[in-house]
Amino acid sequence: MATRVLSTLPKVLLLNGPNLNLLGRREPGIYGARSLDDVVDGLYEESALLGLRLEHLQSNSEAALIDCIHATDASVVVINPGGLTHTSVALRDALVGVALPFFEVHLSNIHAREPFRHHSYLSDKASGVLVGFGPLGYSLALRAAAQTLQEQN
Ligand code: CA2
Repeated sequence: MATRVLSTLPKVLLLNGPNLNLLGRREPGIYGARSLDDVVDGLYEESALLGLRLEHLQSNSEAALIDCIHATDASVVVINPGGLTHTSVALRDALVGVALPFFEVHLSNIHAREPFRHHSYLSDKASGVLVGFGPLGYSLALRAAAQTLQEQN
């Protein structure tokens, strides 16, 4: 019975792009000391409290991220595209192509970093963009996703 209740909850797809598997292991001054597993474990708990079902993929492959977007039955996407933010027309096209609302998250404040990080191929299509909050940005995006779903119903 619990499975049945869970499976009727709206799904949020959380995507993390290239190199985010290194979180907590390198560059803690920029990206913080927590591992990606630790951050995502917390997000699963927060999702349950918000009445959401979370599905997560981290991939270093642009193709795998795009295939996952094409295949998803989620209602909202939360994505930290990593370095693909600044390069990938294909990732933008995939998100626009499935016509799902999405929230873009960056752990660091990309606008306070190198000029090549200031432009995102996704931001103008996003429902919201969270930069510089560290892992809190994912939590805020989940709350925004929950609100988006409430407004839809
Ligand atoms: O601030 C963010 O979340 C970024 O999306 C992270 C990307 C970077 O290319 C974007 O400009 C901003 C980099 C992800 C790599 O993450 C690492 C984590 C720890 C150690 C090394 C890389």
